[in-house]
Amino acid sequence: MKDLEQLNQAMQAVMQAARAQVLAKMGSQLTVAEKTSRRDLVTNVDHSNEDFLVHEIRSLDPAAHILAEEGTGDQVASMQGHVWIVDPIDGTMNFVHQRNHFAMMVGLYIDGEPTLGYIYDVMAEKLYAGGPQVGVTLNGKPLKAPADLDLSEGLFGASSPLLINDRFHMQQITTISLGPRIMGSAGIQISQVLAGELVGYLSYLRPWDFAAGRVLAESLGLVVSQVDGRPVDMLSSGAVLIATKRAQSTILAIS
Ligand code: 2AM
Ligand code: CA
Repeated sequence: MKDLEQLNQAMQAVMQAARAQVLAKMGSQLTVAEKTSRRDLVTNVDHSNEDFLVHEIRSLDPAAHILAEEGTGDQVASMQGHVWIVDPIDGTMNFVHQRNHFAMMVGLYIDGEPTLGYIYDVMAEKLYAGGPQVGVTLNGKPLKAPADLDLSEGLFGASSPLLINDRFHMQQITTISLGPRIMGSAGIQISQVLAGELVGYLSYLRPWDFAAGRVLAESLGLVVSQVDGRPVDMLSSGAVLIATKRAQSTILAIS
């Protein structure tokens, strides 16, 4: 495998190539299918973009074990070695109905350690990239760590099911904050936490929804945990909180 700096540069080029292909395909009719429900969609572009990303990752890192949402990758049962976690289109509902507000995400963990992460807000053309060893950039420029604001000092990223059903004290959390914001894409909302536009984001997430975001968030001094404060497990789903340290501590005192 190339060294991490080279790999980071190469992966940013892969993400840019993936974006160009997705934009080109958006000009044609999409093929849309329901997965588990009418709110859980997959398109031909999710599949083709996942095929592309998995192929490119394998050529950059022959030792890769790849966990990819639509199943193109490997059966990954352990975080040992080089584990890449891929979400080709995050926010597929937005992709289909808004043609906006969706992301592509890739995370690399080496022996369980968060190593590289990529979140590409495709329509805003914002690529968040990097990791603890190479630093975090936005479109190639160093990204400053967000201010450590408390929950009451900022907007809070919610997910609709958690807010509507008041799971994990979401109504109390967002009432303490300056207000809830819901985008329908974990990648976009996590990138807003990275940018300091939200003091936190809490949602029920699967590994590919937060693998990239965890790498980037922790590199910027943000904290990522389960909603009860326990460490996250990259191979299972659960309620995941990505927040400033102060917002996390306020939320853990509520839950
Ligand atoms: P996706 O578009 O990649 O499936 C929508 O609220 C956000 O949650 C999106 O980031 C979406 O990712 C993700 N999502 C959708 N269904 C989910 C589920 N059943 N469990 C966890 N995350 C989900
Ligand atoms: Ca997806």
